[in-house]
Amino acid sequence: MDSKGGNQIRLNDFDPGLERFRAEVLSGLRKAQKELPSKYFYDEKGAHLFELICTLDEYYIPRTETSIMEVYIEEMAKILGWRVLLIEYGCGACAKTRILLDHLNDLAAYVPIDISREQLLRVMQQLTSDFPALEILPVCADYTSGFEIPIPRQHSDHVVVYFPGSTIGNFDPIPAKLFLEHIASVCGPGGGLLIGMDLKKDPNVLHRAYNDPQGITAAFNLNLLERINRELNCDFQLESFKHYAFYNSREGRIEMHLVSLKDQAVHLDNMTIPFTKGESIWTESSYKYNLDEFEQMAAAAGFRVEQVWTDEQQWFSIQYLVNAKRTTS
Ligand code: AVI
Repeated sequence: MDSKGGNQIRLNDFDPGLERFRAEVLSGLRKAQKELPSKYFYDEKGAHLFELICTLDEYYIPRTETSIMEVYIEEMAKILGWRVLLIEYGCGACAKTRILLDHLNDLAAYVPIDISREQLLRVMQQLTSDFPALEILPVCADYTSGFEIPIPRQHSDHVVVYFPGSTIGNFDPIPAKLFLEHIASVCGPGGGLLIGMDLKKDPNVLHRAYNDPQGITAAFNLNLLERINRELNCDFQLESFKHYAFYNSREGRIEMHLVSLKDQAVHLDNMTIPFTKGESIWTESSYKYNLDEFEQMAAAAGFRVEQVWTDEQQWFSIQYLVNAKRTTS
């Protein structure tokens, strides 16, 4: 681990690095259905485009989640308890976190984890000046792989993992369950998970959310190819690929793809990757659950659903899950 500082911020750095990025891109593009991991959307430009997506009328998730938090924050703070060590997976711009930080009682420390180093440093600079008394221990990491959680100065009563935004929906169901299992082990006895989870709804609403007329989601999707060109010295022609997103109702997920507009070849290292016209690269899945489905998955991962908060339309839920296995053993 090395530490890169911006002013008073000490970053715990577990950046997966270029070689891992290259290996995952190569392996994804070798598959029959070509795919790329969605976690690589978030370079500096991608993180910025995602912030723009979060301001779109069509993309209902952030405003719905925030409105649920605003209504129920006192209740949430009470249920989360005192002297919490708060660990956030994929903190991004930390918009909703501020609501939590403002309301949690006697917080022991805050550990934000994100893969986007530039954004993490920028956001932490602001946060440390807004919450000067709070120990903030940022970690730059791909939170789906190995990293260590820094040890705070103050003793904490229990750990709460915060995983907002329905990012759990970006995992396929089996990895999602495994990831929840991992979080349960991070929480430990008496710990819990405060998670945002998008609900199944009218497919037209979903379709609009991932096909905004301004083309921001399309730019976000295509930026992945731009990043691969820049960082891995590849030669994708961006104008020859088109954003395509649809709701796959059988699987209960939005699929985002980049469709090749012509027969073409792309070169990466010594590899030539052929594309036929109409062939796609699958870049992201965004699963939507109903409450029962999610409860079952959480139970299989060792969590008991303690509390569910939703909006009036039941479009989104925030849930507090407690580590069931560990509290009974
Ligand atoms: C981060 N994640 C929850 C977003 C989603 O809705 O699946 C990413 C996103 N992709 C397109 N728009 C937003």
